[in-house]
Amino acid sequence: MPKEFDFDKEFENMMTSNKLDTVVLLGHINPDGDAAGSVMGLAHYIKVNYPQYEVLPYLADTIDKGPNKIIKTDKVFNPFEKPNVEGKKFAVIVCDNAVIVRMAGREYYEAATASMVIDHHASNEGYGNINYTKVSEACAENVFYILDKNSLEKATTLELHPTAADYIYLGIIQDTGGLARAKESTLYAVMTLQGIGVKHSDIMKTMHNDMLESLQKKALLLNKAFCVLDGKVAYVCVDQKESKEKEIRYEDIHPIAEILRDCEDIELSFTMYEEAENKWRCSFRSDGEWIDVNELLTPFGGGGHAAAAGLKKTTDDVEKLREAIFERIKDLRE
Ligand SMILES: [Mn+2]
Repeated sequence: MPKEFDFDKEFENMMTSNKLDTVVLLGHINPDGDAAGSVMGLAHYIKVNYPQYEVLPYLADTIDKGPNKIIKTDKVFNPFEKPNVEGKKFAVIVCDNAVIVRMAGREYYEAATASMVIDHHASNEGYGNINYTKVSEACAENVFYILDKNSLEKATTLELHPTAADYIYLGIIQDTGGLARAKESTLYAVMTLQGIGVKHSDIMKTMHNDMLESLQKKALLLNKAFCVLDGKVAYVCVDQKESKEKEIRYEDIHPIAEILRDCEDIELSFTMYEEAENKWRCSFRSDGEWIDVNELLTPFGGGGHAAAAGLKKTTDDVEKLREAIFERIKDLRE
């Protein structure tokens, strides 16, 4: 089957026709495992197969903890150092980034002689000299399918772990929720990557980042959950006094709404956190259908998506705010 997009052909053509010898690889701000896996996978692939070029991957250091476990052990690149391209002409390859404003290292993109974009977001703006966007579960899956399989295998045999294949696998694992959302094409990709040396269990370690202390904090917060409206709505509320006493930060309460929402018996969940006196930061989760939480929060001045939305409110009567939210839930359910 001919490739939809032949990376090697496009890449070689971009470099030679512009007489370039340097390529910078970029992802999105607050990079996740898919952005990191796509950028680093391609960087290693180019490094091995095109030794005539200088390869400079760059990732923002606000990277998620899981993927960073792999990057920390990289023997070739340190992507958190800003590439030095002073006085050089270079190309950029941007991965997993839908819109220019969300790019980390945008100044490189602006200064580049030529650019290539590899993405999987339906919302991709179509920027760049070459733009290959195919909607899929993970950008790294697209990266897998556009590469030459023999060259990818070569890249994995000539390097120590983590290799190009490890990184592509990382991106796929992270963006599919550990293969929970895997399609047939995803499984074919992971099977092939395992065949050329990726150890599934090693990459899966990037999915589990809880420390005992953070689990205990989650337990403490879950113990505070109240169920209302026939047990279908659950919430956790933490005021300033309690957050100081028990050292509960916003990052601690942030995952709680999602955990509650995913409970079989709960349809809608939310958390309320007093981040400064009378300043409440609330986050709401549902399946997007039982209740559209964006619609739910509109009259209160909040919003977001159908299944995930937020509200920031200044009030000295949080109970009253909560009662008003319950009333609105009842109205919308009728
Ligand atoms: Mn992605």
